[in-house]
Amino acid sequence: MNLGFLPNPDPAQKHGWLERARKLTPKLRHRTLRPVCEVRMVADPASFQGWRVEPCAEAEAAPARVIEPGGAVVVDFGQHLVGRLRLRAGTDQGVAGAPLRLRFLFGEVPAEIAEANGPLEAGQCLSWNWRQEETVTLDVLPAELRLSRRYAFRYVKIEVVDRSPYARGARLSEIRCATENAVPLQLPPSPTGLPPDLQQIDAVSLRTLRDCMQTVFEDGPKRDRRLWLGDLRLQALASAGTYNQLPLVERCLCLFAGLARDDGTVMACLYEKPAPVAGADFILDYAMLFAPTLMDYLDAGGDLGLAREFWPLALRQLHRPLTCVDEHGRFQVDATCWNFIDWHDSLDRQVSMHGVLLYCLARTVALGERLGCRAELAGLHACRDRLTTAARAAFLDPADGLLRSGPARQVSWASHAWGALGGILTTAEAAAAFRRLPAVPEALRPAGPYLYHYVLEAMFGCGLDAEAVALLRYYWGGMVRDGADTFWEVYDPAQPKLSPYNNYLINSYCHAWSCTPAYFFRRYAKAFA
Ligand code: RAM
Repeated sequence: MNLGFLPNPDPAQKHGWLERARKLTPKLRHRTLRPVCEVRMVADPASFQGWRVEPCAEAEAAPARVIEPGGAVVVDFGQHLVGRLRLRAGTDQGVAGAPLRLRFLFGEVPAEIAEANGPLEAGQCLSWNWRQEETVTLDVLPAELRLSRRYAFRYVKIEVVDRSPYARGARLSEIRCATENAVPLQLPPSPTGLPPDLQQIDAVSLRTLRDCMQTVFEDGPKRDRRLWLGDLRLQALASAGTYNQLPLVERCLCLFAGLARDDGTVMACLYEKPAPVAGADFILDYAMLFAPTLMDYLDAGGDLGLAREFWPLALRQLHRPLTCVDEHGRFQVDATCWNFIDWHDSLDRQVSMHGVLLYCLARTVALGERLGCRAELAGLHACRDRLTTAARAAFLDPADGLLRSGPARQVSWASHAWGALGGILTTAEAAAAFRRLPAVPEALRPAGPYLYHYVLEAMFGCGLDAEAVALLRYYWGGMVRDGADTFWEVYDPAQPKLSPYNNYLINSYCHAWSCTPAYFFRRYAKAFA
């Protein structure tokens, strides 16, 4: 299927966008906070991942104690923070005699502290170095120690590895975190009239977004500490009406555009340092979401002139997915790249990818109309019609009104979320399907918050407000009930140790793509009042 695409941006234009991005780099804000108490992690099968946090002493009790070799102190800062740690360290004697060695372990959740020597499990596909730990050796005591790395944490364990033979142990005091965020620590207010349990979910969402807002919208301040296009879209939605960080959204869009490949492809993620560079991952559905993200940026009051500059690039993102459409007008999963949708190994992605393509075609048309770039739109309209008709014929089962994906005719929430958003289903059909899905045992449920977001968006879109609110309470409320201080990268109430990386200690527990309750509460305010 071929459409009239426009020339790709030239190097000078891309350089201009990167310059614009550089000028939009926010100045980070800092505050110095002290821990609220000392805690210990207690094994408890009834608690999330098997660990409960128990306060055991006042925050500033540590200096009065001598921590002997092998001993440790665990402090709780009372909320998730991003920043750098400092403290004073000495021995219980005047002289050092030998170096003092301390080991630091940072945790967003209790298990990261409690399972200090957690296993490096086979098959883990990410580096163990994402584990937030550090060993420091101090030669001169007493010392003022400042750790140079930035960490994301609520809990810190400081272990005395060894000390001088002249001393019984170490004394640690004035443990502090110098926070780093693009916005103030104070959370924006919740919408008036929001019930108390939802206010709590709102606060956790806002804290998640706050801690991911650094010099870009990071996916997670613990991991991957970088900008991903799919995450950016959801963060930008949640930022509008809360932190209103439109310049940061603009900076991120400029980075993606400025780092587009020569063939016009926008990559899935990018790194800022040492100089902005695109990551190696290409995710087909993320690239398609460039145009919708641009449209959201305009809806939030963004610069029309900049959006016009991006128009050829936005349009270009449809090129590759359209080559995946077969002669019958059905999307065929592109095995040469990443079709994401959700972290789910057994998800058949054909229908959901087809839905993403339709959704992004529609948003690209809306964007073109908004920008007055009508010349390219006729082809897109025709394409949408053809893909919608083909999808209904191929995927919609008239017997029960459900969409079926791939050779195994799999039923999933993913297919219905994107099938509804992409307009494969009418709103009445989508509503009927969503009412039916919970009672279909074989229907594959979402594995993570990213897909849950689009399920909720689809449910609100077809008028199932009460059901969407109930689902939000169940899913995000479940994380709060399980002790979340910021929302997690993956969550399945039935599998607390679920990890796409085969090791839950490497999961991110402050993850941008799960911050969207803050968006839903404001976007669909009436449903929540
Ligand atoms: C990860 C990150 C990010 C996500 C991609 C697909 O490594 O968690 O949030 O967008 O994968």
